[in-house]
Amino acid sequence: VAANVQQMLIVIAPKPVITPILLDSYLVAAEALNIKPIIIYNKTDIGIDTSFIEYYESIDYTVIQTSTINQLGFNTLIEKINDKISVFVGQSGVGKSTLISTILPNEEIKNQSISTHSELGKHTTSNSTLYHLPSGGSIIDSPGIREFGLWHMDKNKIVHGFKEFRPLIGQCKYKNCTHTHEPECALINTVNKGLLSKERLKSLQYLIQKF
Ligand SMILES: Nc1nc2c(ncn2[C@@H]2O[C@H](COP(=O)(O)OP(=O)(O)OP(=O)(O)O)[C@@H](O)[C@H]2O)c(=O)[nH]1
Ligand SMILES: [Mg+2]
Ligand SMILES: [Zn+2]
Repeated sequence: VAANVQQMLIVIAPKPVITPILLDSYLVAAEALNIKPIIIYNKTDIGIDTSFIEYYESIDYTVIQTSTINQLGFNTLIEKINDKISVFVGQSGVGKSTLISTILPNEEIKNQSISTHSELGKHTTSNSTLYHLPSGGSIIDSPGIREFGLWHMDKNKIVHGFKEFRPLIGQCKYKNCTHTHEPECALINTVNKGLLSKERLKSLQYLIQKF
């Protein structure tokens, strides 16, 4: 699926609740693969946490608010996917397939609303499928996942994927700093000064310890 993909549309929603670590894993993967990430905040009709998205916007990620119920955000979304190859990713149930069927109403796309036997937490899309856009470009629907493996990625590459922390790399006291507990860690110091997000540092620490 990854071949030729230019954009990663990372779908989040108020329900199922956002897992920041999952979002940050996708962002790290996109940075490493040199694919442009775009965050789609779907289901805005059931509420939205603006403080959460404001931080991502402040570090120059594009966030598009959508709702497939009241058709919100589709002009902006279609503008972004036009003439590009984009893959929709994100947790199961955030609305990836529903977004695609709203963009392409003539395609038959399986989503949870038409799958009568689906229960909460069941995955609906089981294979990745590519759809061509009439205006040029294509979009790929992918199965939802709960956890994301940053396979084979070394720790430096993971830190590098947190782009707002990138300028601080090499400024820690210890060369082999793990950015978890060391004194005079440039990343921890910057977060303690309130200049960067504590949550994002938590994701970074979690991911470098895990992989
Ligand atoms: N309230 C609300 N519900 C939505 C919206 N978009 C999708 N849904 C609902 O969310 C549920 C899941 O939608 P899907 O499109 O199947 O989700 P998915 O991300 O493709 O899930 P997987 O294929 O399992 O990964 C369905 O019941 C949709 O009707 C929205 O904008 N607002
Ligand atoms: Mg789906
Ligand atoms: Zn450090």
